[in-house]
Amino acid sequence: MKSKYIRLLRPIAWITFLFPLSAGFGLGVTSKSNPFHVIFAFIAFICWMSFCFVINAIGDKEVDKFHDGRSKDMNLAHQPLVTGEITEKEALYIGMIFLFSSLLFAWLISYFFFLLMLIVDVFGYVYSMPPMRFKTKPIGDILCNALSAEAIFIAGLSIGGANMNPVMILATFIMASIFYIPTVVTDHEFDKKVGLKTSAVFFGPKKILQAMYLLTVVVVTIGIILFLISGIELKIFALLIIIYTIVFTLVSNIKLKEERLYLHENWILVPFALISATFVIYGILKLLGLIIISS
Ligand code: GPP
Ligand code: MG
Repeated sequence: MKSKYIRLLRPIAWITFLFPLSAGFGLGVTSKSNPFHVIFAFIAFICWMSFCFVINAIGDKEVDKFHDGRSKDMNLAHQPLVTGEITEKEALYIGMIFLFSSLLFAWLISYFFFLLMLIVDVFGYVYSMPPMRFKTKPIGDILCNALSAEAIFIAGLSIGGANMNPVMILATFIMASIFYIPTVVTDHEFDKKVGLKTSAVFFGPKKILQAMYLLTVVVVTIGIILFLISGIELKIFALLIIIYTIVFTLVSNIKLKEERLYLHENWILVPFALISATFVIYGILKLLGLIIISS
Protein backbone atom coordinates (compact mmCIF):
# COMPACT_ATOMS: atom_id res chain seq x y z
CA MET A 1 0.00 0.00 0.00
CA LYS A 2 1.11 3.59 -0.68
CA SER A 3 2.63 5.68 2.12
CA LYS A 4 0.15 7.06 4.65
CA TYR A 5 0.97 10.63 3.61
CA ILE A 6 0.24 9.92 -0.06
CA ARG A 7 -3.08 8.37 1.00
CA LEU A 8 -3.80 11.46 3.10
CA LEU A 9 -2.92 14.02 0.40
CA ARG A 10 -4.21 12.06 -2.66
CA PRO A 11 -2.02 13.77 -5.32
CA ILE A 12 -3.67 11.87 -8.20
CA ALA A 13 -6.98 13.57 -7.37
CA TRP A 14 -5.34 17.02 -7.69
CA ILE A 15 -5.35 16.54 -11.47
CA THR A 16 -8.96 17.79 -11.55
CA PHE A 17 -7.79 21.24 -10.39
CA LEU A 18 -4.42 21.11 -12.14
CA PHE A 19 -6.32 21.43 -15.41
CA PRO A 20 -7.75 24.94 -14.72
CA LEU A 21 -4.49 26.20 -13.20
CA SER A 22 -2.40 24.96 -16.15
CA ALA A 23 -4.88 26.28 -18.71
CA GLY A 24 -4.82 29.68 -17.00
CA PHE A 25 -1.03 29.65 -16.84
CA GLY A 26 -0.64 28.62 -20.50
CA LEU A 27 -3.04 31.27 -21.76
CA GLY A 28 -1.97 34.08 -19.42
CA VAL A 29 1.82 33.80 -19.50
CA THR A 30 4.06 35.95 -21.74
CA SER A 31 7.80 36.17 -22.31
CA LYS A 32 7.79 39.08 -19.84
CA SER A 33 6.39 37.00 -16.98
CA ASN A 34 8.53 36.31 -13.94
CA PRO A 35 9.65 32.63 -13.95
CA PHE A 36 9.76 32.61 -10.15
CA HIS A 37 6.08 33.56 -10.05
CA VAL A 38 5.34 30.50 -12.15
CA ILE A 39 7.22 28.22 -9.75
CA PHE A 40 5.60 29.85 -6.69
CA ALA A 41 2.16 29.46 -8.25
CA PHE A 42 2.58 25.72 -8.71
CA ILE A 43 3.97 25.33 -5.18
CA ALA A 44 1.01 27.35 -3.81
CA PHE A 45 -1.28 25.05 -5.80
CA ILE A 46 0.30 21.90 -4.30
CA CYS A 47 -0.07 23.37 -0.79
CA TRP A 48 -3.70 24.38 -1.44
CA MET A 49 -4.65 20.93 -2.74
CA SER A 50 -2.86 19.26 0.16
CA PHE A 51 -4.78 21.48 2.59
CA CYS A 52 -8.12 20.67 0.89
CA PHE A 53 -7.57 16.93 0.95
CA VAL A 54 -6.35 16.85 4.55
CA ILE A 55 -9.44 18.82 5.61
CA ASN A 56 -11.59 16.53 3.47
CA ALA A 57 -10.10 13.45 5.12
CA ILE A 58 -10.89 14.90 8.55
CA GLY A 59 -14.44 15.88 7.54
CA ASP A 60 -15.15 12.52 5.88
CA LYS A 61 -13.54 10.25 8.44
CA GLU A 62 -16.84 8.70 9.53
CA VAL A 63 -18.14 8.09 5.99
CA ASP A 64 -14.91 7.09 4.20
CA LYS A 65 -14.68 3.89 6.22
CA PHE A 66 -17.66 2.50 4.27
CA HIS A 67 -16.08 3.08 0.84
CA ASP A 68 -15.61 0.07 -1.47
CA GLY A 69 -12.87 1.50 -3.72
CA ARG A 70 -15.15 2.20 -6.69
CA SER A 71 -14.62 5.16 -9.10
CA LYS A 72 -11.94 6.91 -7.06
CA ASP A 73 -8.21 7.57 -7.07
CA MET A 74 -8.04 5.24 -4.03
CA ASN A 75 -10.13 3.11 -1.70
CA LEU A 76 -11.15 5.69 0.88
CA ALA A 77 -11.43 3.02 3.55
CA HIS A 78 -7.60 2.96 3.42
CA GLN A 79 -7.47 6.61 4.46
CA PRO A 80 -4.83 6.93 7.23
CA LEU A 81 -7.37 8.66 9.47
CA VAL A 82 -9.73 5.71 9.03
CA THR A 83 -7.00 3.12 9.63
CA GLY A 84 -5.67 5.10 12.60
CA GLU A 85 -2.16 5.61 11.13
CA ILE A 86 -2.57 9.38 11.46
CA THR A 87 -4.53 11.05 14.25
CA GLU A 88 -6.99 13.87 13.65
CA LYS A 89 -4.80 16.26 15.61
CA GLU A 90 -1.76 15.37 13.52
CA ALA A 91 -3.78 15.85 10.33
CA LEU A 92 -4.96 19.23 11.57
CA TYR A 93 -1.36 20.38 12.11
CA ILE A 94 -0.37 19.14 8.64
CA GLY A 95 -3.38 20.96 7.18
CA MET A 96 -2.44 24.23 8.94
CA ILE A 97 1.11 24.07 7.59
CA PHE A 98 -0.19 23.63 4.05
CA LEU A 99 -2.75 26.41 4.49
CA PHE A 100 -0.08 28.82 5.69
CA SER A 101 2.34 27.75 2.92
CA SER A 102 -0.28 28.17 0.18
CA LEU A 103 -0.87 31.75 1.32
CA LEU A 104 2.83 32.49 1.73
CA PHE A 105 3.75 31.43 -1.81
CA ALA A 106 0.70 33.22 -3.19
CA TRP A 107 1.80 36.39 -1.35
CA LEU A 108 5.17 36.21 -3.12
CA ILE A 109 3.38 36.45 -6.49
CA SER A 110 0.88 39.30 -6.12
CA TYR A 111 -1.94 40.61 -3.92
CA PHE A 112 -4.41 39.38 -6.52
CA PHE A 113 -3.01 35.86 -6.52
CA PHE A 114 -3.03 35.94 -2.71
CA LEU A 115 -6.68 36.99 -2.64
CA LEU A 116 -7.65 34.17 -5.02
CA MET A 117 -5.65 31.66 -2.99
CA LEU A 118 -7.41 32.84 0.17
CA ILE A 119 -10.76 32.35 -1.58
CA VAL A 120 -9.94 28.79 -2.74
CA ASP A 121 -8.57 27.90 0.70
CA VAL A 122 -11.90 29.05 2.20
CA PHE A 123 -13.81 27.05 -0.44
CA GLY A 124 -11.72 23.99 0.38
CA TYR A 125 -12.62 24.35 4.04
CA VAL A 126 -16.33 25.07 3.74
CA TYR A 127 -16.72 22.28 1.17
CA SER A 128 -15.68 19.59 3.66
CA MET A 129 -16.19 20.95 7.15
CA PRO A 130 -19.26 21.72 9.24
CA PRO A 131 -21.24 23.89 9.75
CA MET A 132 -21.47 24.52 5.99
CA ARG A 133 -20.07 21.26 4.62
CA PHE A 134 -21.24 22.19 1.10
CA LYS A 135 -20.33 18.73 -0.24
CA THR A 136 -23.57 17.53 1.36
CA LYS A 137 -25.75 20.34 -0.04
CA PRO A 138 -27.51 19.97 -3.39
CA ILE A 139 -26.09 22.58 -5.84
CA GLY A 140 -23.73 23.73 -3.05
CA ASP A 141 -21.36 20.88 -3.96
CA ILE A 142 -21.32 21.78 -7.66
CA LEU A 143 -20.98 25.52 -7.04
CA CYS A 144 -18.18 25.10 -4.52
CA ASN A 145 -16.11 23.02 -6.94
CA ALA A 146 -16.89 25.10 -10.04
CA LEU A 147 -16.14 28.40 -8.27
CA SER A 148 -12.87 26.98 -6.94
CA ALA A 149 -11.88 25.72 -10.40
CA GLU A 150 -12.70 29.14 -11.83
CA ALA A 151 -10.80 31.02 -9.14
CA ILE A 152 -7.69 28.86 -9.68
CA PHE A 153 -8.06 29.34 -13.46
CA ILE A 154 -8.10 33.13 -12.98
CA ALA A 155 -5.13 32.80 -10.60
CA GLY A 156 -3.29 30.93 -13.36
CA LEU A 157 -4.17 33.62 -15.89
CA SER A 158 -3.01 36.33 -13.49
CA ILE A 159 0.57 34.99 -13.38
CA GLY A 160 1.21 36.52 -16.79
CA GLY A 161 -1.90 38.68 -17.04
CA ALA A 162 -2.66 38.07 -20.73
CA ASN A 163 -6.05 36.91 -22.04
CA MET A 164 -8.15 38.03 -19.04
CA ASN A 165 -11.31 37.70 -21.09
CA PRO A 166 -14.70 37.82 -19.24
CA VAL A 167 -16.47 35.77 -21.94
CA MET A 168 -13.89 33.01 -21.56
CA ILE A 169 -14.16 33.22 -17.77
CA LEU A 170 -17.94 32.71 -17.98
CA ALA A 171 -17.59 29.79 -20.44
CA THR A 172 -15.00 28.00 -18.30
CA PHE A 173 -17.09 28.46 -15.15
CA ILE A 174 -20.08 26.71 -16.71
CA MET A 175 -17.76 24.09 -18.17
CA ALA A 176 -16.36 23.44 -14.68
CA SER A 177 -19.92 22.95 -13.35
CA ILE A 178 -20.60 20.42 -16.10
CA PHE A 179 -17.42 18.47 -15.44
CA TYR A 180 -18.16 18.14 -11.75
CA ILE A 181 -21.58 16.53 -12.30
CA PRO A 182 -20.47 12.99 -13.36
CA THR A 183 -18.04 12.83 -10.44
CA VAL A 184 -20.90 13.38 -8.00
CA VAL A 185 -23.04 10.84 -9.88
CA THR A 186 -20.40 8.10 -9.64
CA ASP A 187 -20.45 8.73 -5.86
CA HIS A 188 -24.25 8.55 -5.77
CA GLU A 189 -24.67 5.02 -4.43
CA PHE A 190 -22.02 5.47 -1.75
CA ASP A 191 -23.24 8.94 -0.73
CA LYS A 192 -26.84 7.72 -0.52
CA LYS A 193 -25.80 4.75 1.61
CA VAL A 194 -23.96 6.95 4.11
CA GLY A 195 -26.70 9.60 4.11
CA LEU A 196 -25.00 12.48 2.25
CA LYS A 197 -27.45 14.70 0.39
CA THR A 198 -25.34 15.60 -2.65
CA SER A 199 -26.80 17.02 -5.89
CA ALA A 200 -26.93 13.49 -7.37
CA VAL A 201 -28.73 12.07 -4.32
CA PHE A 202 -31.18 15.01 -4.21
CA PHE A 203 -32.06 15.27 -7.92
CA GLY A 204 -31.34 11.66 -8.91
CA PRO A 205 -28.53 10.53 -11.29
CA LYS A 206 -30.64 10.72 -14.45
CA LYS A 207 -31.97 14.25 -13.93
CA ILE A 208 -28.65 15.75 -12.88
CA LEU A 209 -26.89 14.15 -15.87
CA GLN A 210 -29.57 15.51 -18.20
CA ALA A 211 -28.92 18.99 -16.79
CA MET A 212 -25.49 18.64 -18.44
CA TYR A 213 -27.18 18.94 -21.86
CA LEU A 214 -28.73 22.26 -20.94
CA LEU A 215 -25.47 23.60 -19.56
CA THR A 216 -23.64 22.31 -22.65
CA VAL A 217 -25.95 24.39 -24.87
CA VAL A 218 -24.99 27.44 -22.78
CA VAL A 219 -21.25 26.61 -23.03
CA VAL A 220 -21.46 26.07 -26.79
CA THR A 221 -23.30 29.39 -27.25
CA ILE A 222 -20.77 31.33 -25.17
CA GLY A 223 -17.94 29.34 -26.83
CA ILE A 224 -19.11 30.43 -30.29
CA ILE A 225 -19.20 34.07 -29.13
CA LEU A 226 -15.68 33.66 -27.72
CA PHE A 227 -14.53 32.13 -31.01
CA LEU A 228 -15.95 35.02 -33.02
CA ILE A 229 -14.55 37.86 -30.91
CA SER A 230 -11.08 36.48 -30.08
CA GLY A 231 -7.60 36.17 -31.51
CA ILE A 232 -6.09 32.86 -32.63
CA GLU A 233 -5.14 31.61 -29.14
CA LEU A 234 -8.61 31.96 -27.61
CA LYS A 235 -10.23 30.77 -30.85
CA ILE A 236 -8.43 27.43 -30.45
CA PHE A 237 -9.30 27.38 -26.74
CA ALA A 238 -12.98 28.07 -27.55
CA LEU A 239 -12.98 25.11 -29.96
CA LEU A 240 -11.38 22.89 -27.33
CA ILE A 241 -14.03 23.90 -24.77
CA ILE A 242 -16.90 23.30 -27.21
CA ILE A 243 -15.73 19.89 -28.50
CA TYR A 244 -14.58 18.54 -25.16
CA THR A 245 -17.78 19.59 -23.35
CA ILE A 246 -20.05 18.01 -25.99
CA VAL A 247 -18.10 14.73 -26.00
CA PHE A 248 -17.93 14.60 -22.21
CA THR A 249 -21.67 15.26 -21.81
CA LEU A 250 -22.58 12.58 -24.37
CA VAL A 251 -20.22 9.96 -22.92
CA SER A 252 -21.40 10.62 -19.36
CA ASN A 253 -25.07 10.25 -20.32
CA ILE A 254 -24.49 7.14 -22.45
CA LYS A 255 -22.69 5.43 -19.60
CA LEU A 256 -25.61 5.69 -17.16
CA LYS A 257 -27.29 2.30 -16.79
CA GLU A 258 -30.28 2.26 -14.42
CA GLU A 259 -29.08 4.35 -11.47
CA ARG A 260 -25.39 3.58 -11.91
CA LEU A 261 -22.86 5.60 -13.88
CA TYR A 262 -20.22 3.30 -15.35
CA LEU A 263 -17.64 6.02 -15.86
CA HIS A 264 -14.15 4.94 -14.87
CA GLU A 265 -12.18 7.70 -13.11
CA ASN A 266 -9.62 7.57 -15.93
CA TRP A 267 -12.19 9.09 -18.29
CA ILE A 268 -11.59 12.27 -16.34
CA LEU A 269 -8.07 11.90 -14.94
CA VAL A 270 -6.19 10.85 -18.13
CA PRO A 271 -7.47 13.59 -20.49
CA PHE A 272 -7.15 16.17 -17.71
CA ALA A 273 -3.52 15.13 -17.06
CA LEU A 274 -2.66 15.22 -20.77
CA ILE A 275 -4.31 18.60 -21.35
CA SER A 276 -2.65 20.03 -18.22
CA ALA A 277 0.78 18.81 -19.42
CA THR A 278 0.15 20.34 -22.85
CA PHE A 279 -0.75 23.72 -21.34
CA VAL A 280 2.27 23.67 -19.02
CA ILE A 281 4.64 22.92 -21.92
CA TYR A 282 2.90 25.54 -24.06
CA GLY A 283 3.22 28.09 -21.23
CA ILE A 284 6.91 27.34 -20.74
CA LEU A 285 7.57 27.77 -24.47
CA LYS A 286 5.78 31.14 -24.36
CA LEU A 287 7.74 32.15 -21.27
CA LEU A 288 10.99 31.29 -23.04
CA GLY A 289 9.92 33.36 -26.04
CA LEU A 290 9.87 30.28 -28.30
CA ILE A 291 6.19 30.80 -29.12
CA ILE A 292 5.09 34.34 -29.77
CA ILE A 293 1.39 35.18 -30.00
CA SER A 294 0.69 38.49 -31.70
CA SER A 295 -2.38 40.18 -30.25
C1 GPP B 1 -12.94 15.57 -2.39
O1 GPP B 1 -14.27 15.68 -2.13
C2 GPP B 1 -12.55 16.82 -3.05
C3 GPP B 1 -11.78 17.75 -2.50
C4 GPP B 1 -11.22 17.63 -1.16
C5 GPP B 1 -11.44 18.98 -3.24
C6 GPP B 1 -12.44 20.03 -2.94
C7 GPP B 1 -11.81 21.31 -3.02
C8 GPP B 1 -12.50 22.45 -3.18
C9 GPP B 1 -11.72 23.68 -3.22
C10 GPP B 1 -13.97 22.51 -3.32
P1 GPP B 1 -15.26 14.49 -1.78
O2 GPP B 1 -15.17 14.16 -0.35
O3 GPP B 1 -16.57 14.93 -2.29
O4 GPP B 1 -14.76 13.28 -2.66
P2 GPP B 1 -14.04 11.96 -2.16
O5 GPP B 1 -15.14 11.04 -1.79
O6 GPP B 1 -13.24 11.53 -3.37
O7 GPP B 1 -13.19 12.31 -1.00
MG1 MG C 1 -13.91 12.87 0.78
